[in-house]
Amino acid sequence: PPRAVCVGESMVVLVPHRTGPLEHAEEFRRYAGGAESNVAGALAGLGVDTSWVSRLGDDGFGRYLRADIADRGVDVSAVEIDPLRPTGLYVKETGDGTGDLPAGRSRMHYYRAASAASAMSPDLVSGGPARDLLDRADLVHVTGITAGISDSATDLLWHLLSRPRPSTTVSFDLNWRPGLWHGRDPAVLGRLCALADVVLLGADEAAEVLGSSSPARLRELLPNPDMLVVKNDAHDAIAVDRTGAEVVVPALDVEVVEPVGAGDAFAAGYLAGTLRDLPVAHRLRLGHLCAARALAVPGDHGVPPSPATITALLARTDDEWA
Ligand code: KDG
Repeated sequence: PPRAVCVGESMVVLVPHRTGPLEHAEEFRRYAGGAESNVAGALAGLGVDTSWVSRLGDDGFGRYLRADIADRGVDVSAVEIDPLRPTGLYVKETGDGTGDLPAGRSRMHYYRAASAASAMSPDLVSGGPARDLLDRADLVHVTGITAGISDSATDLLWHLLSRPRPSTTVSFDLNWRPGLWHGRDPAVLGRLCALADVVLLGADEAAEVLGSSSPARLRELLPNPDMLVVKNDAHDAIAVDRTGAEVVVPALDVEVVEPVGAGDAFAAGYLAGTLRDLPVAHRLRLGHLCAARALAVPGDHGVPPSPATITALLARTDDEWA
């Protein structure tokens, strides 16, 4: 099978049992979050030999995350443990209409400044098992979140995106998280995207960070990547290759339980399809199919689709698809 390495911070997620302002939240359920390990878990579920490379604290939350991610079939052997800094955490608040959040809308509260992963730097991959994994990888996946967490983590992205890679595809999901960028200039995100082979981005976040949501204009701004994949408000996914040719596939119509993690699942489906050299429209379909699974559950990741489901959905005609 193809090999992938996903690099980035994971966190424990605490979700209150009931919606409403956090000051009234007394009980929480714990989940595992983190965009890159979400992608890693979904890739592993799709049969890709996947490693997650990161840093965790030497604490119970770190041990929980490591075990949870490993349980999803991801290799965690190159994860570094920081003896001093803690594992990051975030709390998800969902509005019930009584506070400042509209009913059903969610907001993340991060407790990750000075976390173990915020100390990621090029050292994480400059030797040892992580370096071996990178050298053998068909795909390396990173996201803009890593640039938001610290300067040393941004250096790690520069390193991963600029190291020679004769046979490795590097994918970059923009993953704009405004809450991480107070006082830091997000212009670096455009420069990082420009170095990737595959760039995944939402139209809204592209408008905020890169100044346009139009796939054609984004192509002009980012001429280098082999493929840009833009997800728009109408839930279409649009792949634009270097010639500017666009392939558009609408999302499946699903009942949304909770949207966090759907973008990561989409990325995993698209990238697994890329690794398997599927036609572009089928890569996008696989992305939508994986996203539908994540949309249907309250945590970040749904059960990956079975090979039989995938085969059946890819075989549909365009009319039958959505
Ligand atoms: O894509 C889902 C992630 O946003 C979530 O798990 C938390 O990684 C996260 C982040 O930094 O926002």
